[in-house]
Amino acid sequence: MTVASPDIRTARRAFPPAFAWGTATAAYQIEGAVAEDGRAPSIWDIFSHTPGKVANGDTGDTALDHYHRFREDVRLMADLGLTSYRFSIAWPRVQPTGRGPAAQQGLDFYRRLTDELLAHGITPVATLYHWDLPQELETPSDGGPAGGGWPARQTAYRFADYATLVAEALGDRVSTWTTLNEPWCSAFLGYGAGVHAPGRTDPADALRAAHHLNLGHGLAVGALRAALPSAAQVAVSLNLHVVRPLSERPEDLAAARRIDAVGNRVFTGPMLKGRYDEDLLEDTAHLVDWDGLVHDGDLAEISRPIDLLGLNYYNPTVVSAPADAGRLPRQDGHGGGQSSPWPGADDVAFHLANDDLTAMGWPIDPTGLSDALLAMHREFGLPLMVSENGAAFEDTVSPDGTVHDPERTAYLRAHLGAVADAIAGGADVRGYFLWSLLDNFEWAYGYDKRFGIVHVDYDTLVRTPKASARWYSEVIRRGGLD
Ligand code: IFM
Repeated sequence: MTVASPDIRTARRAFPPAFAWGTATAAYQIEGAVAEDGRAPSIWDIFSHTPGKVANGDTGDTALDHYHRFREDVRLMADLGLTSYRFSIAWPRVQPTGRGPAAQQGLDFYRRLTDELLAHGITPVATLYHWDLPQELETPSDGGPAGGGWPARQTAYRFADYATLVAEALGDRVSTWTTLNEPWCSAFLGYGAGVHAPGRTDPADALRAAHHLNLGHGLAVGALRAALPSAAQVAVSLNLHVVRPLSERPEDLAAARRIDAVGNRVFTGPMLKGRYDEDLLEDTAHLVDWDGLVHDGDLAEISRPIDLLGLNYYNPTVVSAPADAGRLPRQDGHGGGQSSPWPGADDVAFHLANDDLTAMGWPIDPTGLSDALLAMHREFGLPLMVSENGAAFEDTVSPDGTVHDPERTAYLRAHLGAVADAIAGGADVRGYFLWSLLDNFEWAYGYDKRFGIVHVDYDTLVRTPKASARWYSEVIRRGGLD
């Protein structure tokens, strides 16, 4: 979505009574227990154990040990008054090789987790895929061809089988489901820039991965519908880029159009409109044979209707034509890769929206969130949820053991205000899932970046709610901002 400038701003700060007040996490970032109860390695286990891929050599081996401490974590959520919790299911825990029958011990963990949530009055929202592809689907150990993963069409069919296994096991407890989390990252950071697992750097593979993630999403929607009660809600969580051109000059508008195509419409087009836009196909025609890639019937499969659209928002993306690259530091926020995550647009220049930055170096701009929600509402007409939003800051524990994180509270207040603005502007926003409940494994940044409203001491794994957690708890208690 290309957004020119903010429009609707109101003072209203009310949220609907049934609004879901949540937090979000992902399996590999918190669970640990990577070799327990039959779990097999995922691409992130292999990537994080590859020297030089993750800061400090950090891995998810232990992470927060949530696998063993989930009851304590659910109690924390209940103490904060959360009404909903979005978590992801580890594919290699419930179907270790990505094929064949389910591992019951793996499913049992999610049965225990969801039972515990429900017992505390917290509604579970399950994400099927938050980046932990079974390594067997990336490089089969039986000597089959390497170079599988999402660029291979069969992975989409494996994903649908896995969706069926999980839905059959948990469909009696979980009523809201998200298929994929941020498929842009899986495709373009994982197979284009190589800064995420599996670390491949081929722009054509990145585009193939995008199509097969789309296909996997559509097949999984079908699988979920077949296995779940009819009242179940099915969603997808997209990190849509709020693309803003640096100026109204035609070359900057063209740069914004290209990033919008390969950053957003490569997913929203097929998923929500049943097509890949012509300009995207033209921009990338030199990289991939789209006619061979997209089989007859794929677009109908991918565009199966969903009930709810999830937006993960952190910051806007300001772009210009390459000639302007010198005006501000280049910054696309996806750190460090030698290769571009933007096939067909890899000469576009990125700029900071402002210099009010989080610890990730991401500019703080809540108007991007309201703009995105309103644009999605107008364009797709679907109920929405903010399936992730939050910020990393350099938190320190005070001598008295408390963690004061006023920047995070200010960030959250401003972004919840933006959600309220979008609701006041007519967007049907059903919930907000703060990223994240706990400090956790921040992918290639390891444990250096703390996004949690609950501090984790990585030596002792002791959890301490930060001041922002108390603030969020009060917002929930009041049902909105003051
Ligand atoms: O930690 C990630 C999460 O896994 C996906 N969305 C962005 C978060 C912060 O980078």
